[in-house]
Amino acid sequence: MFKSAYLNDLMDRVIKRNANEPEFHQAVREVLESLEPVLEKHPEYVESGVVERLVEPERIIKFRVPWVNDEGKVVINRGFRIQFNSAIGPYKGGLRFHPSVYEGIIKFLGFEQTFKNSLTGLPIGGGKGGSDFDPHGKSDAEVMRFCQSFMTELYKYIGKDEDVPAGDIGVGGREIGYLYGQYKRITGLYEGVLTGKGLTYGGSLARKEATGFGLCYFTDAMLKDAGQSFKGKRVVISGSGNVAIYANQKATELGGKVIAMSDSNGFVVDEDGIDLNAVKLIKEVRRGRIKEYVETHPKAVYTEGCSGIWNVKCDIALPCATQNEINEASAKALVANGVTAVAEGANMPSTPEAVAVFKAAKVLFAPAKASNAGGVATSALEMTQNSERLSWTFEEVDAKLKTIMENIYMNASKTAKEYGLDGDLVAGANIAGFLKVADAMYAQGLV
Ligand code: NDP
Ligand code: 2IT
Repeated sequence: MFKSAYLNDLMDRVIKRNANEPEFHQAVREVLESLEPVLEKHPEYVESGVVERLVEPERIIKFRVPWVNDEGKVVINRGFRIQFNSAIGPYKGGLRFHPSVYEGIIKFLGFEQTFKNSLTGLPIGGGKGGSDFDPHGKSDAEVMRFCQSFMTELYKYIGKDEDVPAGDIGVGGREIGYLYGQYKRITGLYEGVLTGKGLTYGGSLARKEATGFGLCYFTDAMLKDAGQSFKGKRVVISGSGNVAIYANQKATELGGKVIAMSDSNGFVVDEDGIDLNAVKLIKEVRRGRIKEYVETHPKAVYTEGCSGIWNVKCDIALPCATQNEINEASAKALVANGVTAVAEGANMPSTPEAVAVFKAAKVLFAPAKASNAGGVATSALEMTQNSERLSWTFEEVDAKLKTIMENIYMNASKTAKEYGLDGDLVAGANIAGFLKVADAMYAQGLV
């Protein structure tokens, strides 16, 4: 329940209009809660329909993706691209290939992306896409045929100044390569229409590392502000994909000891510190399972089931797998074990109940929109390099990423203070992200 009748009514309409899409309702409710004090100060955003327009995507594209598997059987998947908001730049956001993908997941991700992209300070609007295709266990040839079919439809709606997709769960360098090849073949254009590209064909150095590194730069800034640091801290990271791997690398460089990682089957604990090269070999090279880690590290322990990772005693938790992976019980277990900071690498990994537990226990809490914005920020830097037809060094991109993450922390923290909500980075990030988009929408009139 909101104090404002307007927000109660708007939330009811969002639920009716987007029936059976609980993740989208969850994401919208959290933002509207943060905006309540802002709208009291700025009635013009209500009167001009800015808030109502923000919760309605500009465009939803939904399409059939037919392809043939290695047995010669026809398979039909469903593809999506939701172009959520273009007030401050071309639509920008990843593609997710995972069997759980449906319209509600892409909508929640596109909605959050709009605020996240605003926080980066760079000119990018919000969008997201994907498919219920599952790349696990598929051959390279199958993944290629799927990607080619997906792009044969998607190319009509994207372009370097229009909509620029990238990776997300299940979409990494291999998939981006196949998608880019097909876009170029159909359109004849060699342009920065995708980010996360390979380094030989327009990709940016440090993009692969950017989300995980950025998460740790943000966390480090938050810890420093509280007189703490990564040094000597026990760190637990869920997932073992792109974000988790490079979060591990940077957390370790900053002096932390990562003792646990997971995948959707289970988690591994290594009290000596997770050997990241072994994880990279299993996940990036062999596309294997995290349980294979114990084959080469007999002192490590593997446990089936992924939520058990939150019972592992740690100082810093970095959820980097998927939405709603930390529920109330997991949050209570973390707090009981003395966690001092939780920073979200995944999108919306903590349920609202979990966030309330962290807040009540005064745990430093970094919300995804702010703390995982380093990936998309570096994608925007890739777009800049593509436009000027130059490539920057790793150090140059990494230094820019670090500055961007520190600025996002300062902006979220300062905005929270301005609204009398000192330390509430959820509210700070939502409000700061909103204000730039709302201002641009207001200035551009009713479109
Ligand atoms: P990857 O596909 O590289 O890795 C995902 C990891 O999370 C894998 O270990 C996977 O395990 C695990 N996982 C995925 N779905 C589930 C699930 N339903 N339950 C349990 N574990 C699961 O994806 P990314 O690392 O790119 O993305 C991870 C998160 O970070 C997502 O929330 C994404 O939206 C977010 N993110 C990604 C960015 C990027 O630049 N890539 C930028 C900002 C946010 P398994 O292999 O078993 O499926
Ligand atoms: O959630 C995200 O910010 C991403 N998956 C990255 C998007 C991008 O365009 O780099």
